[in-house]
Amino acid sequence: MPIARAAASVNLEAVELRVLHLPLVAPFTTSFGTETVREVIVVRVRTADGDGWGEIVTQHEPYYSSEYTQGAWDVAQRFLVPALMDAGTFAPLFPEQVGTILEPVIGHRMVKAGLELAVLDASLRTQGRPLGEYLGAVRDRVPSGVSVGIQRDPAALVEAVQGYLDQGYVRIKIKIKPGRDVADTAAVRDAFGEIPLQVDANSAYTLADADVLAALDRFDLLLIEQPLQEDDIVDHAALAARLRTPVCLDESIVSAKAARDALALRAASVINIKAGRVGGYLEAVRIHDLCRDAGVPVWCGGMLETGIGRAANAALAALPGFTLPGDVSAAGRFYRRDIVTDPIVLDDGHVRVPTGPGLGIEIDPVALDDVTVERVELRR
Ligand code: SMG
Ligand code: MG
Repeated sequence: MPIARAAASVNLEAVELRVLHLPLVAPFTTSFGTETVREVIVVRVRTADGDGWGEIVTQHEPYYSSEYTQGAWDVAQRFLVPALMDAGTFAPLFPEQVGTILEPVIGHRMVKAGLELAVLDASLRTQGRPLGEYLGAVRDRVPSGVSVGIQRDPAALVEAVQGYLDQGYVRIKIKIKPGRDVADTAAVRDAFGEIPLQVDANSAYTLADADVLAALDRFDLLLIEQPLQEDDIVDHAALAARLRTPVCLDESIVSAKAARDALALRAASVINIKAGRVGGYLEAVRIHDLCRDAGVPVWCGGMLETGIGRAANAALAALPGFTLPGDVSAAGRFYRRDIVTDPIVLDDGHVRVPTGPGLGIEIDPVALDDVTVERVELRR
């Protein structure tokens, strides 16, 4: 269903950007490295009618994506925020226009997504309208999966997974890389039987590794996520034809166009939707819509979001085409202390879709200040 225009335009007065450093409860290891502190940018738009919040989900290094914090910090201040300010000077600014206004800047989708979300939040708050309702949510809670990083050895992985199952997570995703794939997956299968299980390679393989990846077929995984590189669409199609395990794309799907192409080429039969990676929640809904029309299941990915992005992800994951559990876990999976007053918790394996206006969250100003390492305010 197409999104109806949000009735409320906003009158942009200023944009505040902050770099945050949030310590993780435990190191998070993927095929491209280990994170112990999450570096992220938070956006606050100040409007005549109140504030709106967004999150720019870059990491401190460009290993998941070409985007990274200091690049985002620069492009936001020099190009993207000024473009929004200019547009808002001559006419009222509608959230649905943000994508078009920012389009002349190539790429930098995570920054665009964070800015659009902040404008959307400000707009919806003035209308008293929840983001979920606006996006087309059909559920009031969503099943919660958890992404488990690579551990010291398979035994440690089994122990970590046990802890998450005890908490009630309904689906386990484990990170894999060459040399830490078949044995790790086998250990989890052997220990826990037929739990919903999937793996994520974060582009660590090439088509030459097809035999190893085919060895995962015997584990009846829900899917294998992003085995090959971001631009390996044709190779993903060749791999998908060889595997019984469904191939899911994450990094490769940077837009609705990319999703359409990947599906046309049969490079994926499942898509991970992350609003940051695709340039915003509105583009995320467009990908949801096209996958739904094509009968392709989607699920909501995660970027270790703070309470801001986590609330938005819960809203997105409540759309009808999100038929697989997402990486929308409780805030406590990553953070001892979130920057919102009411962090998302796990309840019977689910997280609740916020019902308050906009994102439905309130920022904890003390917690936010405590983790802020850089701050700038841009005024018209
Ligand atoms: O937010 O639960 C989360 C993290 C989920 O594994 C996750 N994200 O490739 O899907 C992915 C990764 C990207 C971030 S890796 C640092
Ligand atoms: Mg992934």
